[in-house]
Amino acid sequence: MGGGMASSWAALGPHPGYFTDDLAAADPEVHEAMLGELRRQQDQIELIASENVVSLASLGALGSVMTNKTVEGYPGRRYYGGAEFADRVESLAIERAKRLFGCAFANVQPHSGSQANQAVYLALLKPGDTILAMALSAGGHLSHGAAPNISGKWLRAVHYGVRPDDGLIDLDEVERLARQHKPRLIIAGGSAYPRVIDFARFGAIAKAVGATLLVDMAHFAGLVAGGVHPDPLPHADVVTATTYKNLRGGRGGLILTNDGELARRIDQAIFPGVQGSVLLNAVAAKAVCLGEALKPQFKAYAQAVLDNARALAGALMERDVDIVSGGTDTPLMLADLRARGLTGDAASRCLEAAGLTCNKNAVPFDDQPPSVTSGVRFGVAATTTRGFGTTEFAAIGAMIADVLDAMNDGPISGHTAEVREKVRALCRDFPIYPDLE
Ligand code: DSN
Repeated sequence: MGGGMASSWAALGPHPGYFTDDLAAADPEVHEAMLGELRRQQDQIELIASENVVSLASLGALGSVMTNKTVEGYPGRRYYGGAEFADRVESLAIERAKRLFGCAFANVQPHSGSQANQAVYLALLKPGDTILAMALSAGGHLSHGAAPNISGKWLRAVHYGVRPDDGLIDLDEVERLARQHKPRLIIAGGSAYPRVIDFARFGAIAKAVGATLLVDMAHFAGLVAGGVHPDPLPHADVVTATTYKNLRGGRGGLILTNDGELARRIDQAIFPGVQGSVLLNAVAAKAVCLGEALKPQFKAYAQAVLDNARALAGALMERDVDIVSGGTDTPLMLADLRARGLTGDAASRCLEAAGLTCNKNAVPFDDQPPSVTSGVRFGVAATTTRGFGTTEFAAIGAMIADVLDAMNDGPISGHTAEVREKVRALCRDFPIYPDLE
């Protein structure tokens, strides 16, 4: 363009409101849905184990100008210019992850726990290689070789389960399967296993058969960070985690290791292997939540999560709700509803109607399909964040049992409506995001 003539686009002037209107003004339809979600979160007791309530600081990072920036590669080794602050924020996240978990290397780019696991597979395995992991039906995870997942399609997955009598991992079975199938990778960890895993024994089994050990600590990373759960890093070659469960951050994954050569391969597997450009706003939020987890208060939070999980499991068992393995060592627990003749699908719907949000979940040896299930999974991390303690969780256990007891009266009985009012009252006592209204 020359001669001082503005292009027709420039002559139009700034897009009205583009840099000044907030969401409410710019897009009332999306804003209304978001407001509805805010009110739902304020008004329901959140018991989904893979959720939490992030700090306003994390929300600020997630909704920041970092979302505008494209970078590929790693700090100091980018394929795009203008990366000074991207490098700074990713380096902060890496340094904080290493400090928090006491490890030598951290990759903070995985968009999710599944992609963290995929990167470990790409770094270590070839298509058709054998892995040994906990079955999804026993409390494992889709990305650990389940048939419909890419991990189950591209790898030969052998699965171990839990014992029928106590719901615990049978380590002798793990060892037998490892010796029989000689997997290249063994995975410990899952999404519905509530107990401490014997990482030392897993490490010994992996060593004995020449396998690499991956611990997926997505569901207890916050407890490890807070020092109230055994640390898998001394026993595992590589550890994956998510940031959005009990680590109390925005969505995303982490990969941790003390092995330099493995770290190099994992970095390459994340980029350019399974991901492209970095979600820098998510990485900034990871830096924020890892910074929060390094503060002394986080230890108190982790202890409260564990205490609350045990209080909830205890209250449920007192009311004759079967809890798989008879309790929990983690933020989650699994209720087996078979003795009550209820399905997980029906129970989770009734509980949601009462303001108690949870998810249907298969229990070990379940004969219902995954869309129905015989169980519900409860997690305490989100509601602990809003300040609930053991007294409130004992009350929540009683409310859950009241709803389950009342289910024979119909899907939304009068009793369920009574529970809904109690839930509202409790939520009012422990407000979240008062300034976001
Ligand atoms: N892995 C899923 C869960 O446990 O709910 C999502 O994080």
